[in-house]
Amino acid sequence: MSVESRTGDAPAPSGPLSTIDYSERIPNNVNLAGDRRLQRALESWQPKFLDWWRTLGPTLPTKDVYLRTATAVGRDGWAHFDHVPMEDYRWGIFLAEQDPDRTISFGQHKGEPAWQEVPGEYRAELMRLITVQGDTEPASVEQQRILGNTAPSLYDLRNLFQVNVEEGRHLWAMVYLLQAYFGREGRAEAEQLLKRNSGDLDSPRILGAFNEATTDWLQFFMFTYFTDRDGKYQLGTLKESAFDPLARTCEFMLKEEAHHMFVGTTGVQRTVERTVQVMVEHDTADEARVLGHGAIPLEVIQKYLNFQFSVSMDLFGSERSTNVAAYYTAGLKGRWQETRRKDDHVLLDATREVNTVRDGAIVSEVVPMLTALNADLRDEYVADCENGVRRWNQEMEDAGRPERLYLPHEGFHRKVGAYAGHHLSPHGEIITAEQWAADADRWLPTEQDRADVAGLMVAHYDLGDFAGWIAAPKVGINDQPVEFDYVHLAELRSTGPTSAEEALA
Ligand code: BYC
Repeated sequence: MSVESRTGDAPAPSGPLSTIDYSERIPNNVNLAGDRRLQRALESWQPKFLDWWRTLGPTLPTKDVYLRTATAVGRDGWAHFDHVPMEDYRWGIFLAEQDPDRTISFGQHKGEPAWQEVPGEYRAELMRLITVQGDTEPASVEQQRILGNTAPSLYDLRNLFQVNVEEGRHLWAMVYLLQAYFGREGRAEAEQLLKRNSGDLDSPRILGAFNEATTDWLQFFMFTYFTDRDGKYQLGTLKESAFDPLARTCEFMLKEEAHHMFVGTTGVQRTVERTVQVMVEHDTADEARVLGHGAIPLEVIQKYLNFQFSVSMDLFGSERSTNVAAYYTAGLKGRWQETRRKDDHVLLDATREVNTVRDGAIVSEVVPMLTALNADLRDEYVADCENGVRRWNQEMEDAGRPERLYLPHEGFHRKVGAYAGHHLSPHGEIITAEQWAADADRWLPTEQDRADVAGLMVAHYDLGDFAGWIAAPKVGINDQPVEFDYVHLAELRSTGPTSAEEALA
């Protein structure tokens, strides 16, 4: 088993995946050759994707990268590792194996056979869900495009690029669904997925968090911890979908997603580990001194955590949503681990409490469960997020330090849902706009914090070399040593305009 699959963040592979045909221009296990029309449509989208990758993908010029690529997949290993030039990565279409007896497990169609085609009455909603999911994938690549210039090591650089190529493949997964099942409109949406761009004023990405810049590696690690984890939970609900091709593609995407969260969990942990080492070594908790010794102060780590957690909470939509009730009842989007839930899977009579803000106080209201399914999913997510924080705090615990990181209150810094328009401290007190303005700099990264962190982000491209702000990992990728040559940079690097070393010179 590879190191990457030991993270426990994704469900264990649930069965074999049929062999992927790599002799085709577009690798696939969906017999693309048997559908000439679809094959032509995807082949005409492929150069546009590659053009987008070259224009808005990673900026650091590389010769090749030690990447994993999906192969014929079984329970004991589904990946092949090798040095590959990134633009030659075999992006393709991989669906988990079809279960011909699969039935719908929730909503008004419960017990009926899963759909192999899109029912006319749900076409618009399904296309919307697939488009929103698809939009996030290239967005994250755009957000992370300049990070290669300041990688703390070749090991980390490789992980960044692995995440990037897989997000590219997840875009392929959604584009396949759009083109195969939604005709002309689907093809038009597939084009739009390459035209909207992260942070673009005129044509931004659909969801808020995907328009925020990923300014540095600490933010990248927080993103892969908190925002990719939203991806895990959203894909987990789409994996339950009655629309079988969507369910099958999400099941496979989840297997790849585990590595992204591994990058986040261990990236933050290694950052905290180094900070704590510096604090112990110099017997100080003073922010300026920790920074002066080349580590990122815990206060700054907490602020980055506060930011990324809160924008990721927004990705779940409102606590009360008629959209989600309609998705569930129609069978389009289920709950996390739907089939393990011990209820009627229809939920017409079920209720639950959700928080809202009324007359300056947080109050709890009982609402129909169906309209509260975004909150249900978010609760699962928050519980999962707590695990990482516990793991990071172990570093302080082991070193005998009293400091602790924590998740901020669910209402802190929210733009979507019941808390939008209110100001809350990280501890959940409702405060005035004036108090917020006075204190926000203590809770969210300031320009100075970002500049301080950016000052530490100097590229380390020598074998086995690591930046001073982050501890080396205990083990390498796929049982390779930590000091393995994970990335071969392009020869042109030293004259390239985007080299971090040059930028700092
Ligand atoms: N920003 O009824 P509401 C991933 C819109 S991440 C902007 O409360 P609903 C990944 C909403 O669209 C996972 N707008 O929400 C991670 C709706 O607009 P319309 C991505 C927002 O519909 C890292 C209106 O507000 N996948 O894979 O129940 C790297 C009212 O919304 C936001 C999915 O999200 C926002 N944050 O739920 C790479 C799954 N939130 O329709 C990849 C697919 C809400 O009235 N999407 N709005 O015009 C969905 O399931 C749902 O659309 C949402 C929203 C959960 C996003």
